[in-house]
Amino acid sequence: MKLYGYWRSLAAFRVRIALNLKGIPFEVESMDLVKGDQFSDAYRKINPQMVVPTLVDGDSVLTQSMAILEYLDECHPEPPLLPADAAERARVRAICMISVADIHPLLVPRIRKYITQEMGHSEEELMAWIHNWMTTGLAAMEEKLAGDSATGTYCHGDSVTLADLCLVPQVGAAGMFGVDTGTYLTAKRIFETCLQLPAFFDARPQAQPDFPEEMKS
Ligand SMILES: N[C@@H](CCC(=O)N[C@@H](CS)C(=O)NCC(=O)O)C(=O)O
Repeated sequence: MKLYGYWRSLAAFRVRIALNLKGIPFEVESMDLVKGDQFSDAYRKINPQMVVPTLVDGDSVLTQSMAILEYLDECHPEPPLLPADAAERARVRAICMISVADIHPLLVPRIRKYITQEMGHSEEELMAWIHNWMTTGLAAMEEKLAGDSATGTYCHGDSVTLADLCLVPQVGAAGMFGVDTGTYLTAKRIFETCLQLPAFFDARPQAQPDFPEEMKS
C-alpha cells in the first residue's frame, strides 16, 4: 500500500497507527503541506480535496482518514478496532468525531491560512483561535472519558479502538501547539499508555522520515 501523508498531519497519523496495528507494510509519499505539494495537478487527480491522507491499495484510492480506518478494519479484521456491539461502536465513533469532525477541521493549514491571509488576523489571534478550539474539544473529550465506566485502559475498555487512534494525534498536536494538556488527566493517561505500544510510537510525527532535521533535538 502507498500512503500519501505528512509528518505533522493528524489525519495521516491516525492511518499510520492503523497500518502498524494491522501489520500492513506501506510506503510513504511525503506531501509537504507547507510548500504546497497538495496543490499539484498530479495530486489533485488522486485527491480532489487536496489534503492528506490518501491511501492507495491496488486499484483503490481511498481518502478521508475515518473512511480509510474503517476500510482497513473491514479488510484486515485482526486486531479489531471497533467493538462487536452496536451501541459500543457508536460510543467509539463518537469519541473519534470529537477530534475528527469538531476539533481538527478548525485547525488545518488551509483554515489557518484563510484566517491570517484572507481575514487579516494576526499570528497572536490565530494562536488564540487554535488554543480555544483545542481546549474546548479536549475538555469535552476528557469529560466524556472520565465520567464513563466504559472507559478502561484505553478510550473504550481494555483494547485499542479507533477512538485511541483519534485521541493520540489530537493530544500530541495540543502539545506541539503549546496547549497545556495536564488537566486532561484521563486523555493524557490514555495517550501515554498508547505510546507504550510500538504501533503508536512508530507512527509519531517525530518518527517519520520527513520530520524536519532542524526540529530534532
Ligand atoms: N477530514 C479529513 C481531513 C484531511 C485534512 O484536512 N488533512 C490536512 C492535514 S491533517 C491537510 O492535508 N491539509 C492541507 C491544507 O489544509 O491545505 C481526513 O480526516 O482525512
